[in-house]
Amino acid sequence: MNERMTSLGETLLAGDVEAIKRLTEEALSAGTTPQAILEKGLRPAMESLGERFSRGEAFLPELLVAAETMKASMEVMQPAIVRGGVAPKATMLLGTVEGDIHDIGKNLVKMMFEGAGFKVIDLDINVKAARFLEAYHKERPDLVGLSSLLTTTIGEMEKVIQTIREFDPEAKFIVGGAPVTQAFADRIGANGYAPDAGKAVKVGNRIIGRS
Ligand code: B1M
Repeated sequence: MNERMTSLGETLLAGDVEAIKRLTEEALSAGTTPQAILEKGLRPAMESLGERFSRGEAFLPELLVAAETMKASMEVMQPAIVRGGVAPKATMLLGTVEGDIHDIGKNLVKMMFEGAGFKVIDLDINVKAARFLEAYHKERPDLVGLSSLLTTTIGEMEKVIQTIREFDPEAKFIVGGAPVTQAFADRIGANGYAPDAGKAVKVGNRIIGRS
C-alpha cells in the first residue's frame, strides 16, 4: 500500500500521464479507495511540490505538468468518486474578479484545492460581484477564493466580500494575486491571504478550521 502511494506520488511529480492512469486503475482494482489515493498518494506529492514552488525551488511548468497529471488520475477515479468513494470535504467558490481576465494563477489555485479534496466551483474570469453572490446563494460554499492580478481590479475584491457578507456575515474569503498583500487582505476583511498556490491550501484549511 505504502509502496503504491509512493509510486503514485512520484509519477505525479514526473508528470507521466499514462503511468498515473495505469497506477490509479491498479490501485482502484486492488481495493484502494479514491480517498486514500488522493490523501496518501497525490495530495502529499502535490503539497511538497507546492512548498518547493513557494521556496523558488520548483517552477511553473512543473506545477502545470503535475496538475495535468493529477487531473488525469482524478478522471480515472471520477466514476468511483461519483459513486460515493470520496465526499468532498469542503466546497470552494473561486473566480477572478470583474475587469480581470488573468486565470493562470487562479487555475493553479483550483488544482491545488482539488488535490486537497475540495470541490471547487470555478466561476472563471471577469466575475461580477452579483455573479459571486448568486453562486454563493446556490452553493453555500465553505470558502470563497478571489484572484486578481491588476492593481486596477483588486478593489473589486472588497466589493465581492461586502456584497456576500450582506447576505451571510459569516462568509469566509481567501484572496490572492500578484498585487495583493496581507495588509490589503486585512483591510478589506478577507479571512486569509496566500502569496502562491502552494500556500493557499494551508491558508484555506486554516480558515475553515480543517487541519
Ligand atoms: Co497581464 N498583466 N495584462 N496578461 N500579465 C500582468 C499582471 C502585469 C503585471 C504585466 C506588467 O505590466 N508587468 C500587468 C499588471 C500591472 C498592474 O496592474 N500593476 C498586466 C497588464 C497591465 C495587463 C493588461 C492590462 C495589458 C493590456 O492589455 N494593456 C491586460 C489586462 C487584461 C484584463 O485582465 N482585463 C493583460 C493581459 C494579459 C494576457 C491576456 C496577455 C495574459 C493573461 C493570460 C491568462 O491569464 N490566461 C497576461 C499575462 C500572462 C501576464 C503576466 C505576464 C503573467 C501572469 C501569470 O499568469 N503569472 C503578468 C506579469 C507577471 O506576473 N510577471 C501580467 C503566472 C501565475 C502562476 O502567477 O497569476 O501571479 P499569478 O498567480 C500566483 C499568485 O499570484 C497566487 O498564486 C498563483 C500561483 O502561485 N494567486 C493566488 C493568484 N491568485 C490567487 C488566489 C488565491 C491565492 C493565491 O486565493 C484565492
